[in-house]
Amino acid sequence: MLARVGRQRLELTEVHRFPNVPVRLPDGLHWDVLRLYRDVLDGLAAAARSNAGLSSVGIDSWAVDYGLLDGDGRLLGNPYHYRDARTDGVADAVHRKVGERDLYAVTGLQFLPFNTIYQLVAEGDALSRAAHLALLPDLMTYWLTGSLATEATNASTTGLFDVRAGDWAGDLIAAAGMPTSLFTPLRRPGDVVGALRPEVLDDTGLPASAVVTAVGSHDTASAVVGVPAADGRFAYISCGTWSLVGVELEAPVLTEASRTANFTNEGGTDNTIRYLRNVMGLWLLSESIATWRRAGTDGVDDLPSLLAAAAEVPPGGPVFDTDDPIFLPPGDMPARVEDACRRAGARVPATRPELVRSILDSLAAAYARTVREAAALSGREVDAVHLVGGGAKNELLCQLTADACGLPVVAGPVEATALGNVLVQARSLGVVDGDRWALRELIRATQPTRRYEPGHRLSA
Ligand code: LFR
Repeated sequence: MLARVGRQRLELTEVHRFPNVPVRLPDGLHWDVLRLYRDVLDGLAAAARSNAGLSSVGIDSWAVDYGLLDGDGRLLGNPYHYRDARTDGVADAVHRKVGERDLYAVTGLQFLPFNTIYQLVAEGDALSRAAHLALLPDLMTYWLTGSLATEATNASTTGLFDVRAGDWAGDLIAAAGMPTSLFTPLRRPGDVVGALRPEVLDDTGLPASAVVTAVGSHDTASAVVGVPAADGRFAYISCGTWSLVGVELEAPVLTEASRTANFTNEGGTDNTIRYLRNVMGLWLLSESIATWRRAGTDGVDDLPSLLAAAAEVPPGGPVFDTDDPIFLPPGDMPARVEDACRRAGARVPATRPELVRSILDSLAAAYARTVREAAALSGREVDAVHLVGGGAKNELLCQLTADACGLPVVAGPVEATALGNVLVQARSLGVVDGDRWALRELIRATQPTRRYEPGHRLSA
């Protein structure tokens, strides 16, 4: 995404979009990380062609995943996908060494079986060959600049980060049996990382004056910067593959009620806390469509037609628990949804549109539950729900969410993550100034949103 930013200007242009297709190898599910880096270079080259004066690059991606590097900075293997099964059962073994209460007291992190801590334990011997851990955006930053460090918002998702100190949790790292030297120094959103390597300038045509600037490298951290709220009385749903549902706080909530509700305290930009829970998200839908396409059988399998048909399905259909871990791995999603409906004692969806509607109804119910819990556990009052990310294009989902929450939903921007990313760079460069509210004001002034009131049924 190429951005042009000024005090009253914020324009985003998509210059390169590429698929991110995981690869199944005999040892498990991996990311094709060199392919991703190649596409980053191609994207930077496209940006250079459309703006000769490009001044800064900021990188964000999903959280928790990493590459391991040796002492010379060589990548030791292809990074694993967090949906790989190698972490099955690992958490129990870790919790026997460090109890869940103790973990939460330090990290404030929700339990997810793929948190970096469990993935690192699942590495077994491979870990002893590693000198450094590079979270994926930090790996890309390292390859672009030669500078290796860990960006703090993403570090906060590892399960090895002290949320109150804002630093690596040394005691916890030692208790988990890992060398502290694995974890590189932290950098914060807004820190200037440095210039691009000569090979990168060569490959991309970017000017030597361009720098890489650290941003909220956890995509959700950038997305929350990109929420166009005017004050703190909002909840957000950052809605893509996952739906991250919660509120923005100034301090973590580490109570026992918060732990048992599995709420997370992830680090935001400007020392905020992203108090949220992972809801399974549009993965349920995309993986259902992928399953139908793999099967190759007749039937509608394009998203616009499915959503139009799902909008015609009468309300009150089957609802299931979207947070069930059976939905985590790739595979036959429609079969799992049917099964989940059965187990919930609900009718099994009979058609594809009914199944799509059941997914959206169930997601909307999960959003409403999570917004209510986030507000109750944090004491934060919520007047409106901001739904940002790709899901903001899904009118049916937005309306169902407003209905389920009983609150207005402000949908958009779709590219909240990219906007949050570039605004933090722009502020670091002195192009814009002010706190996160000033950045959000610029988003409100320049980016369209759509408001959904509860109880207004969509017209067909
Ligand atoms: C969203 C996200 C979530 C994280 C999940 C896995 O893209 O970053 O915040 O829990 O992906 O990394």
